[in-house]
Amino acid sequence: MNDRGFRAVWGLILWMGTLAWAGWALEVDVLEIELSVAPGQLHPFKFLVRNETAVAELFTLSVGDWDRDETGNNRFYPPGTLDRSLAPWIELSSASFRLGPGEAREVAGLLRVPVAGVGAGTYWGVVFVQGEPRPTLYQGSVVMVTKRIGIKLYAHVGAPQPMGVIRAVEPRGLSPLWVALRFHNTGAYNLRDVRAEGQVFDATGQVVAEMKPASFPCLPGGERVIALETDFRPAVGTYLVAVKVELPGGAILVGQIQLRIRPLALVPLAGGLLPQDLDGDGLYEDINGDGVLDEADVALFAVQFSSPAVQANWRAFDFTNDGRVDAQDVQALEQRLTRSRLPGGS
Ligand SMILES: [Ca+2]
Ligand SMILES: [Ca+2]
Repeated sequence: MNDRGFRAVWGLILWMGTLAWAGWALEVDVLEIELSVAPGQLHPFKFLVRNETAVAELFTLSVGDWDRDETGNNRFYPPGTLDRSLAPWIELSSASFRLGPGEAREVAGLLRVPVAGVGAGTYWGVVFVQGEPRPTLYQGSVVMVTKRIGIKLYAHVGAPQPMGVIRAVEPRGLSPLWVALRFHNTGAYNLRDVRAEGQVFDATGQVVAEMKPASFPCLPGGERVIALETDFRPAVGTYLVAVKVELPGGAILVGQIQLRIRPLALVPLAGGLLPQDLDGDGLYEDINGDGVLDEADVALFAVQFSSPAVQANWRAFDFTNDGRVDAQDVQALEQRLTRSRLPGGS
């Protein structure tokens, strides 16, 4: 069994409401359910499961906890792991059921909110619908694949009071400029839709770049790192990066940092010639300065990337645009060389 393939397919199908491949589909009619609840009350919810495959299949229901890492990827835990888990409150009408081809079934659930110990805020969990493991051809190997969909459940106690702080605004890559915004939901309520935007001003006060990432959700206590991207390649000088975050309900947070781009102080890394930027993009791919990008540049960079001469001028050699020079930049330079040799490459 190809374990890598298994995980890849598992990751692919998770959270998808509909699988597009013929004969494959497990469908649900909702992926998120939100309820306003009160301590000591029962709150019904329901969703529809449909078997769009050509064969009967046994589907099993289970509950769990989940949150997101700072980049927004879902993480799953056993029920009751997280402080604000509502998984222990969930009662489902059945634990498993069989659906023939094309058949659908409504699953009824009940949220039994405890009387005590439930303060204001959002509680959350997930209900999984899982099929049977089936042998499936994936990238040339037969792997066992289990269809699974998660329906996220949120229960809000009391009126939402969105809260949050900007933990940091950090410049990362400079070719082109992107900035990492670190946001923390300091409140007890889920923030479904946090909007961030940013502007870069030059020393004269002119706006030279604007940043408008997609809005993002953030669970209570959660932290998110959002990339604010531009197509701006800053020249030597001083800039102001200003970031505005709008919480649901309209509260505004602001953060700003000064960005100083100092002149490069390049020195020859071999043979008395300065590294060169052959295409004017701010990155000095001609490491040995002989006027071409070839294997000799990659080889020299592989032994020089951690040297003080390179590190002091990191922005000239940050081919991955992540704000530092390391072994990954050697790989990126090698890929740049490969691309330059493709038809139409540059
Ligand atoms: Ca270049
Ligand atoms: Ca890098």
